[in-house]
Amino acid sequence: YPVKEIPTKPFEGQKPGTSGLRKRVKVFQQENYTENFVQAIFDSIDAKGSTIVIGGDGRFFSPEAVQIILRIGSANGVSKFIVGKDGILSTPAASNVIRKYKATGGILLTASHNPGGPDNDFGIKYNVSNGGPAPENVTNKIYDKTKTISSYKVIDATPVDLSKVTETTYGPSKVQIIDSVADYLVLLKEVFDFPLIKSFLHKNKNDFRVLFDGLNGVTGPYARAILVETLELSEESIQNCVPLPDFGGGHPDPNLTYAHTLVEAVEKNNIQFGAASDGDGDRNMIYGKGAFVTPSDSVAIIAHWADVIPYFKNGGVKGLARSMPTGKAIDLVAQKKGLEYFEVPTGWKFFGNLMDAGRLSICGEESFGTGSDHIREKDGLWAVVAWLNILAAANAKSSGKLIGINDLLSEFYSIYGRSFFSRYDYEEVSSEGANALVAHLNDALKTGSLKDTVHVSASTTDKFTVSGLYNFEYTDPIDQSVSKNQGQVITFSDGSRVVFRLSGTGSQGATVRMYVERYLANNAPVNELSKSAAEGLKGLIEVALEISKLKEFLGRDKPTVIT
Ligand code: VG1
Ligand code: CO
Repeated sequence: YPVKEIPTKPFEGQKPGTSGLRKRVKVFQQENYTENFVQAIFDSIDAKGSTIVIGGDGRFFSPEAVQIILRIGSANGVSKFIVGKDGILSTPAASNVIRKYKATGGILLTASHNPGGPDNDFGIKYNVSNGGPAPENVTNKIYDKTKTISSYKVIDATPVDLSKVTETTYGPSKVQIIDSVADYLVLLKEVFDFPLIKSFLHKNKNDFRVLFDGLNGVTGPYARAILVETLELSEESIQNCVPLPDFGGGHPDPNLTYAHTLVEAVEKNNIQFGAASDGDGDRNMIYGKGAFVTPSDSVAIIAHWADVIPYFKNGGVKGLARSMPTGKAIDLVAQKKGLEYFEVPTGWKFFGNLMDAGRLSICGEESFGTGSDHIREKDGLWAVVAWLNILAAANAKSSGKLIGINDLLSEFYSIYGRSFFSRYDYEEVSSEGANALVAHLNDALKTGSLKDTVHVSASTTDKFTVSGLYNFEYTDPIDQSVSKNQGQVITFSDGSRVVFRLSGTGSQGATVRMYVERYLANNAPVNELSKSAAEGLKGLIEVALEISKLKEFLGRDKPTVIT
């Protein structure tokens, strides 16, 4: 098999963001654009003799991208490819496959929750041998290679038929096409108490119904295998569970705005337990009739109840963690249980080192990401089954009335108090505006001009005194690597805080995120503790907008999305 060397020129901006390289499909379709990035990946790893997993959410342009990876990977000496059938492996399933088969790494074709189709987004992400997203030293290396690339290598063999589970070859490389779901199902069965969940759901068939919405992303077949085939729930327990290359024209992001098909069905049919996942299957939302769990609370509640999950009961809980902007409820659980806990920058890649070192078991992000050290990615269906396992266990302990989502929330608040949390996203704003906002806050940081200033909300008359302002910086406790400028934090004397950050996953323009959090202790009046996040945070949000002059800088009166 002759290796051909194809001349090329560097493209600008092939810098992997929070989670890989994400751009419009049209950008990836430019001649040599995808090839350059793929060659840069193989230049940055030990490609000779390697085993590479290929998967993704099956979005538009995935089949073409798989063949490009085979052509270039094979020419760069990959000895074996493990590919999900039809190129499909959810992000958590891919992480598992990399670990289970001891692969060198994996290439995931996904732009997560970003819309797909010819006019929308595509993405390529490299994961390392622990199954997690490549750390910054690797992504920086890839980026450096893209800046100087002058040629890439290919082998022209017959394209591989991805539609059958089989073993074949591409040029000199072995290719194994695997079932996309099987290994993942085996894993979850090891983690959770499926018999307990099954008996609970069947005993309460009529008053505890389940609905999972795949939003036409990759999780459909996984949800079917878990809910319909394993737990033997009816077909009605899943919807939008056929993966489509354009996600049916939707925005496959599990939040109250974009997962409206789930929200509507749950409300209309009085579903006690609803859930949704994103395009690539790593995010989750838990939402029942009249009950919404914020992701920051979700991970904390899972940590609080960890003992009822066999994986943690047997292996123990080593430590807890959250990303910096995520609400601090999980810190309180760690304190109460006497566990070590960590605050890392945004992005799952920062949890991996802690897990590999045996210091972290359960972690999450405010962006609907929850997971554990069973793999090295966040895991949407894991979180869904974790909640079912916890509810089944809580009900097994209770003698009387059926315990639902809201009961677990109020019990949790009565023990730990409540951290109200919300995120405002200003999508695709001008880079000048976003930079001016950052500069304004940096200036206040340098001069200390905001320190001790008092701000009163006009509508709620709540008073907030600024106690500090800093730029979040992280030193990895395991390898001592330093990540700077990970978000600007304003703290207040009552423990509230506001965080400003620029998104690292957008495919166009700049996106500003504002995160607000306010804590109420468990002795606060029950009617205060049970308020909606919007009510609980009203005053703080007004003050945050005023201090930052955000509307002025961004020229936006309202955020694009509130979660
Ligand atoms: C966003 C989220 C972050 C998450 C990342 C990848 O990043 O805020 O918490 O880890 O997406 O998730 P950013 O840089 O845009 O804020 V996924 O499901 O898109 O892989
Ligand atoms: Co995702």
